[in-house]
Amino acid sequence: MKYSTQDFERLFEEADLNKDKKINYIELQAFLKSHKMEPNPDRLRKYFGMFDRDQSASLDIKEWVRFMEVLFADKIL
Ligand SMILES: [Ca+2]
Repeated sequence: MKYSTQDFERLFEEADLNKDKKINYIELQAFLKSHKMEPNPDRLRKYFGMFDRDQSASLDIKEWVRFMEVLFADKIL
């Protein structure tokens, strides 16, 4: 299945449980779980840190889209 940036934006809305326009680590974990992905927590932490470029402890929409692109393209998790 091929995803577009628009799809990732839609998934962002879905993942953003508290609607603060950012995805925190807890929301990311819950999102992946609901999509039947249960990555190793150490790896997930590492990637979360890598994509959280401004070290805000959450992913904004741009960071999220990049994360999703890599996640689905390379199956990093
Ligand atoms: Ca959020």
